[in-house]
Parts: sequence; structure tokens; C-alpha cells
Amino acid sequence: MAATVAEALAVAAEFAFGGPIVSTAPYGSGHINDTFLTPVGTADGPRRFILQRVNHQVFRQPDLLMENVARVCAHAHAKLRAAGAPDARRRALRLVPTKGGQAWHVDPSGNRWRCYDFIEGATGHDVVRSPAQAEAAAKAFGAFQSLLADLPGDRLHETIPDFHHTPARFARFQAALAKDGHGRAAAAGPEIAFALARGHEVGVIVDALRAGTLPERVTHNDTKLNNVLLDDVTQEGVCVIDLDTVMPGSALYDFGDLVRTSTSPAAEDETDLSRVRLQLPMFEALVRGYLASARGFLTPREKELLPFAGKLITFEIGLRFLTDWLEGDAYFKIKRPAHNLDRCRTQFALVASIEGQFPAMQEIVARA
Ligand code: ADP
Ligand code: GN1
Ligand code: MG
Repeated sequence: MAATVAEALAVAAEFAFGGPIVSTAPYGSGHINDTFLTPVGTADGPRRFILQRVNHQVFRQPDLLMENVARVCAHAHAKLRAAGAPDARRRALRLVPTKGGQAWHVDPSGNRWRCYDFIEGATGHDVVRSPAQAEAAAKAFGAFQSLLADLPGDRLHETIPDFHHTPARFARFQAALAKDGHGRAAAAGPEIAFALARGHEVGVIVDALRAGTLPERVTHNDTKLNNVLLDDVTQEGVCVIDLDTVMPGSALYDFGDLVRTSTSPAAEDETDLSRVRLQLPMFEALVRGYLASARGFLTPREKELLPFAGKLITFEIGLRFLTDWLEGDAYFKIKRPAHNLDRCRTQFALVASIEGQFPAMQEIVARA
């Protein structure tokens, strides 16, 4: 059950905002957490905050997750300060402490809540509108990976084990299909066939990670377009958000999810599949933006696999939507009965479009 406004208001009172809370209201289009926009009157004038209840069905170890988030925020701000970056307050998330000085609050039912400064004058877009936006988003996520390359301390906690283990996602899909616990498989024949026909290539990235032919890095792991806020005036990348899945991974899944979410003119849940396609100018802009900030650390093999990564994660997320649909919509928030099946169809239509343009994508990367 989603958190109510009344619950959010009660929890907001626990945070050290430095003034009275004006109101709170549900905000954004994320599929996982419950997010509230919370304006507050402070001594310095009105300010806004993002209050979030962490989804602990999805994140089974929310305290470890919050440890990761706090470390990443602190490191980002330390580096921005050291570099004398202008506008540093907007460039990385900052956690607002509780009145007791904690980085997060635990409510009486055991839910974890946290609060961030609201990044003003910037927007997370659900659908890409221009190559300039695609370029800015990719540059920002590349810079984020670069920022985390020297994160001090222990390896980050794996907030969701095997998050981008595509073979494990495939196995889970096969198990859900075999069980068909909600009698839904019959309604998804073409999607199931599409998925089963692609089982042979799911291991390419994780196998290479295991073999050491691709490096493990600290990555974001949820780099969809609306998880980076772009400046409303300049369209530049301002701030990478949604840090819940920052953990060890492959840079390729990060680039791939940009391809999934920033090359098609259609929304993730578009039902008119004729609108779903990879637009090469957007892909070219992603490659340009990503290489602008990541060229210095990527290996030749990582660069070579950029087009494939786009295809693989689009397939993986399509598979996850299909699996969730077969399992009765237990994971992703939905707004209509077949929402997850619609999302799966959109992803698979994009996979097909990528497959049709693969040589042109490889050509773009080779030229860059
Ligand atoms: P979810 O995991 O559910 O996607 P997010 O952390 O991405 O949660 O937050 C949901 C939405 O809230 C984002 O897509 C973005 O629009 C908005 N948002 C989150 N944090 C901030 C912030 N600090 N400033 C402005 N908007 C934010
Ligand atoms: C979820 O949290 P959000 O909405 O940014 C999901 C991603 C999926 C994405 C699909 C923790 O991202 O893995 O790619 O939906 N996050 C988690 O839109 O599962
Ligand atoms: Mg999000």
C-alpha cells in the first residue's frame, strides 16, 4: 500500500527542515518508492524538499541501502567542494538529517523514510525530446561513474543481489512461466515466444564480468532518463538522482538503460507500438555525451559493446515487466490492469527496432 499524505505529513515533522512544513503531496513518476514534494517555510524563505518512503518489499535491507546512499552523497559533495564547482548545491543530492541527527527515519511500522533537498529549476523527463537532452543525460551519467571511481572505503552493499544478472532474470521468467500462478500466460503468447527466442544471448555481460574481460565498476544501475534532472533553461545535466541501486556493476548496463529510455519518441508504456523505435540521431547523441565524460576510463571492449548493451537491457527490463505480470504485479507500481504487459510489449518492440538497426549503431560507435 502506498504511503498516505497523512503518514507523510506525520513523518515530515521528524526532519530538521528549519521551519514549519507547509504541505506535502505525492510527486513524480517513479515505479518503486513513495515520493512526496514537501514545501517548508524556513528562516531563509520558502524551500522545497523531497520526502521518500523506501520500498522495503523491493529493498530488503533498507539500512544498508541508506548507508550506500549517504556515502555516495557525501563523496559527491566533497568532490564538488574540492573542485570549487559553482552551483554545488544543485549538482548532487543532499540528505536532510532528522531532528535526532540521523540520515533517515524509521516510522512505527518499520518503514524507512529519507529526505533530500529539492533540486530547483530542473526536470526528470519521462520521454526524450531532443538529441541535446540525450547527450546531456549520457554525459551526466558518465560523469557520475567517473565521480564514483575513487569512492573511498569498502565495496558498496549489493542493495539487490544480481540486479543486472540477465541470466538470473531469464531463469526467473522461465519459472514464472512454468508456474503461471495467475493464469496469464495464455494472453502473452507472442511476448513469451519473443523472450524464449533470445535466451542464448543473456549471459554476454555477466559472463565477461566473471571472466574478467569486462571490469566491475561502481555504477548507478537505474539510469533511465528521468533519473537525471536536466536544467530547465540550458538542458544541461544538473543532478543524478535515485541512488538506491548504486553498487558494483558494469558500466554497460548504465549506458544500455539510456538507450532504452532516451532513443524512442514513445513512453515506456506506450500502447501504439508503431510509435516505438530507436532513433539513430538520439543514439548518436548518447554515444557522444557518454564518451565525453567516460572515454578516459572505458576499455575497448566496453566501447565495442555499447550497442549490444542497449539491446540487452531493453530485453532485460521487458523480461522483468513480463515476469511481474505473470507473477501478479507484485513489484512495479501499476496504474491499469495490463500495465506491466503493455510495458513489456513496448520494450520488446524497441528490442526489435534495435535489432533492425544494429549495424548502423555499431558504425556510429566505431566512428566516435
Ligand atoms: P523511484 O525509485 O520511485 O523512481 P526517485 O528517487 O527516482 O524514486 O524519485 C521519483 C521522482 O521524484 C523522480 O523521477 C523525480 O521526478 C523526483 N525527484 C526525486 N528526487 C528529487 C530531488 N532531489 N529534486 C527534485 N526532484 C526529485
Ligand atoms: C524502476 O525506480 P525507478 O522507477 O527509477 C526499477 C528499474 C527499472 C525501471 C523501469 C529498483 O526504476 O530497475 O529499470 O523501474 N528500479 C528498481 O522503468 O527495480
Ligand atoms: Mg526513479
